[in-house]
Amino acid sequence: MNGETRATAVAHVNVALVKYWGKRDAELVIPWTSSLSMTLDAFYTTTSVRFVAEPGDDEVVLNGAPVTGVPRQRVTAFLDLVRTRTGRTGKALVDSENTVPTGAGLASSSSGFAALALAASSACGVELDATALSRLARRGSGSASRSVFGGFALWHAGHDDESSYAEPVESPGFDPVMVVALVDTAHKSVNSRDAMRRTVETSPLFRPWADSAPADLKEMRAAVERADLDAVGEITERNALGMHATMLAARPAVRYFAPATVSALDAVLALRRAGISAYATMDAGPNVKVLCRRADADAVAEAVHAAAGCPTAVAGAGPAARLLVAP
Ligand code: 2P0
Repeated sequence: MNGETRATAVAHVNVALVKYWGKRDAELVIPWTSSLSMTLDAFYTTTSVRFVAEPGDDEVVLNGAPVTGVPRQRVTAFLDLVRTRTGRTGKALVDSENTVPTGAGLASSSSGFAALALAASSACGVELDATALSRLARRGSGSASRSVFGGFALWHAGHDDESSYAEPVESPGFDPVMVVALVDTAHKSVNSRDAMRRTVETSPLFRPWADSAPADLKEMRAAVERADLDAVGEITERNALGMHATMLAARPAVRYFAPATVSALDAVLALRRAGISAYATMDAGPNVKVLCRRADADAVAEAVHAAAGCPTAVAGAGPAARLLVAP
């Protein structure tokens, strides 16, 4: 297929409750451990991909500005993979909008590569099933494998390209929210890809954490399926803090905690002591996401805002990736 074709897709950000941290195979993005996430309704990426007949360098625009350097290389490498697999030729024009608070440092690679995988494969005339789409999105960014699905998703680590993909975890009636404390909107000090590699290569705590992940995952899956917020929250918090412990023990240390991060974590403890089910998680940055009941969202947001002095946003479980404009 060599004429002009285009497609537009939307995919939502996900936040892991049991984290992915560390790759066994960097080329194929095969992780050390399986992970389980919640897709969020409030934060998403909309991406249009247009292939044109002429050869040339791909053009990538994010939020109206050209993307350059390593981020652009990651997109073009991904498009090369799609072209190789589908036989499509010609350059691509990619236009992407992140609907997240500007510069919030939220997991935009998860939604970004899930939307790109769906838009690019569709623009090449290929209709992938959800498993194949998850496997393709994984090649762009590991966490993107989970953003193919709405609600809760389990990414099976697998051992090769075929066996490493996410699938939905059903949890009828489970309706928690995440209160996101936007602690810092600046660029992170170490990007997650480099931080992950350094942790695997140098942290003496990495293997013990990875060894504990299967038990966390098994308990988490059961807790999500029975809609047990307190069990989900307890596993979420211990798994995330354990992941950050592996980073703190890396050489040199990778530390994403800012003073306001610790204040937000203190507020979460105080909420629990006051009888409100609130549990914290953090990713590769200083922002704190607090899992709680929908009915407690305002109280949790207020407490976290008062303690950390930063803006907050509330998100519930979001939908699966979908096409907005098909070729
Ligand atoms: C996660 N994070 O499970 C973990 C927890 C951050 C902390 O996935 O290198 O952008 O593109 O596969 O998916 C962030 O890493 O990494 C991430 P790559 P990605 O959500």
